[in-house]
Amino acid sequence: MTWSSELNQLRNRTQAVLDATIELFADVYPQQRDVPEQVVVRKTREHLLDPFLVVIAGEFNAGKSSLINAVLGSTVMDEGVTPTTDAVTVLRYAPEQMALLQQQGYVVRALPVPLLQRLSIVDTPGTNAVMRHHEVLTREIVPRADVVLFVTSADRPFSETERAFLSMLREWQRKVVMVVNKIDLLTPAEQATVQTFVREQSQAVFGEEPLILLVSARQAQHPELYAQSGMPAVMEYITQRLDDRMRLQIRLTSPLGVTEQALQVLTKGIAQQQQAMAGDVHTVAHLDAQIQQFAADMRRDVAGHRAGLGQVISEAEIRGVAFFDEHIRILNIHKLLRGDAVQQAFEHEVAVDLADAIEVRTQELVDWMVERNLQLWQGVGDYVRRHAKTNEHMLGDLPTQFQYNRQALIRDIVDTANRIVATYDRSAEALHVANELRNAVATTAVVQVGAIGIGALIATLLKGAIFDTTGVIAASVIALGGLYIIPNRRAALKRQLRERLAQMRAQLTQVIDAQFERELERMLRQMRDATRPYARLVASEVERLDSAQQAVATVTADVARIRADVTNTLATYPPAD
Ligand SMILES: Nc1nc2c(ncn2[C@@H]2O[C@H](COP(=O)(O)OP(=O)(O)OP(=O)(O)O)[C@@H](O)[C@H]2O)c(=O)[nH]1
Ligand SMILES: [Mg+2]
Repeated sequence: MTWSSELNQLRNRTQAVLDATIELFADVYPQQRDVPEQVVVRKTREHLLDPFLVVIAGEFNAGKSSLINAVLGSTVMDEGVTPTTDAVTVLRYAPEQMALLQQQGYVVRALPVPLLQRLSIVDTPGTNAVMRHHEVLTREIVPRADVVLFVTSADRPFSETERAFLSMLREWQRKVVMVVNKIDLLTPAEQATVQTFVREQSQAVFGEEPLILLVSARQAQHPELYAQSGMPAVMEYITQRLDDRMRLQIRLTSPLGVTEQALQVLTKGIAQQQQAMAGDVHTVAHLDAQIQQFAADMRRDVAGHRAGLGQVISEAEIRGVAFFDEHIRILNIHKLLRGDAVQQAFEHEVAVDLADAIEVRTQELVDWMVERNLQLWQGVGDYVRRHAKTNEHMLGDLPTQFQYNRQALIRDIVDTANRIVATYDRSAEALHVANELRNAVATTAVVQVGAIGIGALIATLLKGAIFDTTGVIAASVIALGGLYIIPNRRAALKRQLRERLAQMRAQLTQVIDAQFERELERMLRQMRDATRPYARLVASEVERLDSAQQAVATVTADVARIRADVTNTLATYPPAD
């Protein structure tokens, strides 16, 4: 690959990471246009192919304009004791002097000075003097500055506002040279003190010691004082140190520095939003857990109710056996011969009790379900209300559309819970559940039933089976005159009762389990329907932040690769072709 196509490729790749970063701002700050850092990246991209830019910055009256005049060897810029320069002024090369652009706060001038063919120089208003320029400076100039000559005045070096501006330059990874001007005001001993001070201070800001140049821009404009003015070192830096290779290196890496800073801002933004989301993520997880726990508790506790029903049937079995022992006897033969008297006794002593007990137990089961469902809604309503408030203060970092939707959806959950709790009619609910259960029993038994209770229904089924048997027995007794047969028949009757009750217990258990599961599912569905929209919103927000996080990582890795390739490419400088 030729040298120039290699450079082109590096620039294209740089452009691609800048583009990706600009888009990422839209992902991380969906409703926010012109996030300041995004503007910086956009400007960097716009000026990717601009000539090399040396920016002279510093507080008002530091001598920035004087320094530029000294560098260019003529009075190009106005100098003065009051705030003088009021526009960012770009000085470019052209064979003839002309004004290229004259806007409020932003001027481009062309000068026939050979030095400007290699680099453009930018004069700026004092950073402290006028805050309104600050934004123009940071937005327009910082992204384009390849080198910043930061001018500080020897009589008040390194003020607090200077430190803030330098920190900002450092964040954007701008290359900074410290210029201490007006050293003619100091004795050599004082100059040494100031130099040490500036070195220490800038080390604190930059983490490493930048190049520090001591000059007198005033002396430099007098030929006889030029040599002692410190100006030769400034010129040496601008013309020798900033040679073609160095300028190329800075030019290729400074957009990468901008991208890295922007990616850090994005990373921080994502982290802040994730943190702001944490409360919602927790609420959703807790709601889900609450519903799961409810289902698990219900499935566990229904076993007790099932056992209670079993118990009732066991008791009926004991009573039934005792009944047969008592009534199916030789001594009772005359009574047995009147079959319906025994029937009535059985009905009274065994069947009715069983029916009542089953009625009570199923009603308990139904009431329990209904009560627990109400408790779940109360719990969920309270929880969401409480946590919505706690999460509220974190919302600031999140997109407003999300905040808006979130509030609406949470309100929906709370409203639904409130409405259900307020209008919850336990007996109507219980009636509904009991009816469902009764119908389910009736369906298995293949009987048509009117509006009778479940216990009565079961008693009817039970009665039919038992009494048929009793009838048959009575008939047998008569037919065979059967003194020998009675104990036999009694045993058979007991066996049949046991079988019948076991069968009934199995059927009842099956039906109740199935019906319980259906009712539980209905309750869970209602609850999930109420919370799902909020859960979905939170999930999609989490997803947005996760994928932005991944994209930031990808672009960051790209930037690192481009950086490495810039180093590799520059290792072959100067090019053979
Ligand atoms: N003693 C001394 N005075 C200087 C020197 N350089 C500049 N000055 C004076 O300091 C004052 C400010 O100089 P400018 O060059 O206008 O300073 P500036 O940083 O451009 O100021 P603004 O444009 O207002 O931000 C002028 O009166 C200069 O004559 C220097 O090296 N020594
Ligand atoms: Mg000035």
